Amino acid sequence: MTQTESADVVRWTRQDRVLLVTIDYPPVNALNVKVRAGLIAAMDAAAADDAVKAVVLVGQGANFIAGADIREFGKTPLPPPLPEVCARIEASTKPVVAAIAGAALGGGLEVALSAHYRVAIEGAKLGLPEVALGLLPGSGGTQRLPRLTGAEFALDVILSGRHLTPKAAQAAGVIDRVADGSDAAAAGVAYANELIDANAPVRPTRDAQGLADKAAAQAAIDAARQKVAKLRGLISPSRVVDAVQAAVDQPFDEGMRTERSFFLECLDSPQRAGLVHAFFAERESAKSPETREAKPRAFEKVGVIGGGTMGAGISVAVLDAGLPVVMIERDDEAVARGRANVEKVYDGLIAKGRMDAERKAAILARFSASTSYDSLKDVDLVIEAVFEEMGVKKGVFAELDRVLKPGAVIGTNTSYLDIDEIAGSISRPEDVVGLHFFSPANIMKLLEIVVPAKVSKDVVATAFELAKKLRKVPVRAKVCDGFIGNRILAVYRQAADYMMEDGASPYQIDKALREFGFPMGPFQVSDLAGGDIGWATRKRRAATRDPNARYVQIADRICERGWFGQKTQRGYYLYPQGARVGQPDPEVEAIIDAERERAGVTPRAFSDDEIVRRYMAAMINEGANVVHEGIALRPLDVDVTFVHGYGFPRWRGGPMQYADQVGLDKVLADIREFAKEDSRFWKPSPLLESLVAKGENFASLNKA
Ligand code: 3H9
Repeated sequence: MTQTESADVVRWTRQDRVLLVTIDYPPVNALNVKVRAGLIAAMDAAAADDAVKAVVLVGQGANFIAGADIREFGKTPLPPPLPEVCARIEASTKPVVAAIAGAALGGGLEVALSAHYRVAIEGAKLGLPEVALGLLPGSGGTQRLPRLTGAEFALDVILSGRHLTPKAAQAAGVIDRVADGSDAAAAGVAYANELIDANAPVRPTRDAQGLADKAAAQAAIDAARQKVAKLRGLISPSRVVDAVQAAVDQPFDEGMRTERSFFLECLDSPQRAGLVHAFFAERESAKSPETREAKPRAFEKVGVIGGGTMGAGISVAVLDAGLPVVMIERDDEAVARGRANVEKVYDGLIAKGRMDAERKAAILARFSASTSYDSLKDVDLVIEAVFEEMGVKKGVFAELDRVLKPGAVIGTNTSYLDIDEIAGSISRPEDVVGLHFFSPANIMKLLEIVVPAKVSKDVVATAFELAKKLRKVPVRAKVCDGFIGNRILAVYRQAADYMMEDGASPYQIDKALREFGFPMGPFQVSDLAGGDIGWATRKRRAATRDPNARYVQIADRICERGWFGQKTQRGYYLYPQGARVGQPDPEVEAIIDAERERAGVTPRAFSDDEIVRRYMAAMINEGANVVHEGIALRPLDVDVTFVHGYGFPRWRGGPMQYADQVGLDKVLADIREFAKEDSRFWKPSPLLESLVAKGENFASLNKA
């Protein structure tokens, strides 16, 4: 007999001796206030019903519980707090079983850890990913998990935020068993009945003895502390270590209070705000007006034109997604080079022990390369990645127009060229979309999806579907010189060059920006990418450059000497014997001095703070222009572009989120101040001015 009571989002049903409690809060059963209250009510119901001998907690749909409701962060917390819910579950006098399918993450795993027994079915993902949001587990994760598994394993799981498979979780003692089948509720109820039959006791995790060996726990904590000391800028990892230290040093209830105070400290931090912004921004950027209105075209076979660095990287990305690739190159030699470029990636993985030869062979069985465009007759989607020159691209497009079947999608990986012009050169402009990958294309997450004027909606939707298949982070952009990322880059890179000519050394600028959180400064990036690339672009554009605009020639002087960066062992830095980390070069400093003199500049000192302010003001201002002109849909698209394509520190959320945190009025005041020296370069964006006038911020446009 089944007796049902229902609450809004947590309902319970008695199945004979077992109370089955179902959390039903789509899309992912996050622990919203209603869920928390519902869980307490369910535990009360279990306690009140003498017929109930055990309780099973299960999630409706694909997931157990994805964690705290991230949308509640930063708002006034409503009772009951999650630690109270967990304490209530753990204090139950009737055994509680967590039956896990899908995600049991963050607070979701903490709920499971406060149950007395845990069972998971295949496909479950268990983890404490709070550090990725600038937090630490705030509901006993740092206290209960080490008590179950020991400190070393718990620290690894919490600091990495990685997901455990059911098998790995069972081996470490996080769960008790892995059940067959796909019905977590049935597995939970069966387990509960076994426990009742065996008269199994309640088994609070707080009493588990995983920390009994204090010396081992302390050694793990000390090792973790050394590791987190190297994580520049981030607060929460060191708080994780502090909280696990408390698990060793303090009784359980006191440890819970310590964890809570660290959690609240992190919750209040701008890092948490930045990381949560990034979490939602990358989910929003994956949607576009076209994906809402049109269905993607089906694609099973992909063509890639060009086997250079980009073409090979794109081929690997597509192969890694499980799709077959046909690569086209000019001649047999180029075909062989293209194939070798692809193989090199997999050989690198084999050398690192991350792949075996058999797997490589299986992947390459899906790869073919040819000099004949006719080999593309049956592909559904083509990505062109040939030399960045309009004439060359148009030649390729003419061939594609000739051979491709009707409805095949044609992506161009141009970084700067006018895609409308490329699309307009063939008979089917509606099939052409920009797919701007970042190098190395098999690793970098960003994919700018550039939407030309005549493209049809389902082609854009197909591009977003491709991004999903390739596990890229897509951002929609419109056509302009440089799209979102490179257009903004050109401007802040110029701001860096101006500072260099005005008196800051490239080494100071790089250092100031590393301290801000970039993995590398702009001059290090230039040395890594190769100075010759930018030099070629500058030469190409020399004829059309505004003769009155300030032009810093230092980079040209360096390139004229053949110093292109790491690949030539010197650029802005020296790289003796192929070193990866450069050393400052006195000869470069002498070139800079000479250029300052030539330009009539009296060098002055810059503080690191001023360097960051100018660099960021240039980035934010051009970001605002890009949104104002509709090149990016919203400020969050600029943020996602910079976090995933340009090394912007994720914990700052992105340049536009950072601007909101600084205050748009302050950013605008800086720009107006800088404009006093160079009003041609420092022109406040109309969008920035209007937001400041209205007292609004960029976030207000993300909601629109
Ligand atoms: C925490 O738990 C703190 C505690 O220790 C302490 C508390 C005191 N909240 O990713 P998807 C939304 S911190 C609210 O596209 P998938 C998401 O925005 C939390 N919303 O699906 C999206 O909405 P929309 C620790 C959430 O199947 C929709 O759900 N937990 C949450 O590819 C679908 O998401 C985490 O960090 C949430 N917690 O992946 C886990 N999670 O449709 C974060 C998701 O409007 N979540 N949404 O765009 C994930 O890793 C993935 O979402 C998951 C599903 C693997 C669950």
